[in-house]
Amino acid sequence: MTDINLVKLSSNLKGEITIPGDKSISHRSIIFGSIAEGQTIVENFLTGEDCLSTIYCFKLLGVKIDVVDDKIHINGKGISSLLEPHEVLDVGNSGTTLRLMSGLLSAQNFHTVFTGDDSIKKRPMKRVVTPLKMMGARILGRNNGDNTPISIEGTELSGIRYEMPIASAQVKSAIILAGIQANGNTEILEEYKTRDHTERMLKAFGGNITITENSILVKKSSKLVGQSVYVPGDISSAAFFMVAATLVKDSRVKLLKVGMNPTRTGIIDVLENMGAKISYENVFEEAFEPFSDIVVESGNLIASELDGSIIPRLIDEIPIIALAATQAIGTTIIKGAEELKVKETNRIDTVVTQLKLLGANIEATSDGMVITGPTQLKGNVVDSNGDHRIGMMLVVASLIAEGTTTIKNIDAINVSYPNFFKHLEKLTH
Ligand code: SPQ
Repeated sequence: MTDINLVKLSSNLKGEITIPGDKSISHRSIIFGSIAEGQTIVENFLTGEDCLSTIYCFKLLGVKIDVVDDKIHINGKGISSLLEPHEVLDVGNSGTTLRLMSGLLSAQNFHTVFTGDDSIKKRPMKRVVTPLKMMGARILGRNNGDNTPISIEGTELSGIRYEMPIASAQVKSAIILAGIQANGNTEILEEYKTRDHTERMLKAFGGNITITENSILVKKSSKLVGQSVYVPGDISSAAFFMVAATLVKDSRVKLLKVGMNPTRTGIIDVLENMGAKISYENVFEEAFEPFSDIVVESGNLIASELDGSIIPRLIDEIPIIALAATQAIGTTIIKGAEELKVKETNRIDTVVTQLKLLGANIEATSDGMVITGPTQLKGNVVDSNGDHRIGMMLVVASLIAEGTTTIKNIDAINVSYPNFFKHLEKLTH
């Protein structure tokens, strides 16, 4: 694990960068490409460690996946063509790979075992295992099926009607991927809408899915057809530069081709509400996901309150929103975000601990945090704790903190944004 020393930025952030492909959509492009018939070609695929884990797992299931001229070519042979893997599937740090593939493989005619890194071994699986077992799945795992290593004996499944007890796109997607192989209807009801990339992609690949305001109905989809997929830039990655440009004086950055799916744009709503200067150019709706260029200029922020349906729309951006709140006038309150406790780290604890080390006025609550600003941050030794989003949030903090900030375990950022430092360098020249 590598450490890095960073000093306060003496210049501003200027210029434009193309934001790397969306992590959630990249995973799903490999999943659907692998179970569809015919070739799927994926452009702007995110080559971060998590998405490479998904490719690795599907290769072990017998799918031919190649990189040709920066594009991913998947030779799908249909949903019944996956093969029993001879090895344990190691998902690394990727919760999305683990949860979505568990749903898919519960209905396949073979046995699979999943494992992952130390963080994955702590992440809860019961949320996925419970509805899959209601469908007839046979799953065993550590701690009564709640933790990896987890073992799935594929079997015939039946559809269920499931009211989501938590807001989770991974749970929803696991049920959908089981549901398209199950007998009868599978209906999922969500109180708060979570990211809908699985639904959009299933539809585009020809799956049997009907969506109403808060319910999703899927039926057996024995034939999906390979597609060309353009993956928009990841708004969760763009978020770090949106906040950096807002906080570093005299900045103006253009972030190209950022995904604007409304289930993901909570970060923009909150930053605009706090007073950030954001504008849009070139709005596209390519195939099935919208995207746009985003221009962000520096500006002063005021505090905000976050709760309810906006939380799933920005759940992965809360670490960087917390940093923005340390520079906003007033007290920002984040509630209803207990899901942060079961991410790559307990993100309530890691955000609060690390920002406190930099001098922030921030306290943890049972379901979020309270941050009062503005505070001049001061460099110190901090730690990503192996969490990519905490690592990048701390880099942005170092741009405005007095003196030197040392960040331990910085290589965690390779999980979702391997070019992060290259892009930062491009904007600081
Ligand atoms: O894949 P992983 O490790 O779970 O990644 C994270 C992240 O910060 O990149 C969460 F830690 O994103 C999840 C996100 O929080 C990706 C995701 C998806 O692609 O479906 C959905 C969200 O998780 P959840 O648990 O709310 O369904």
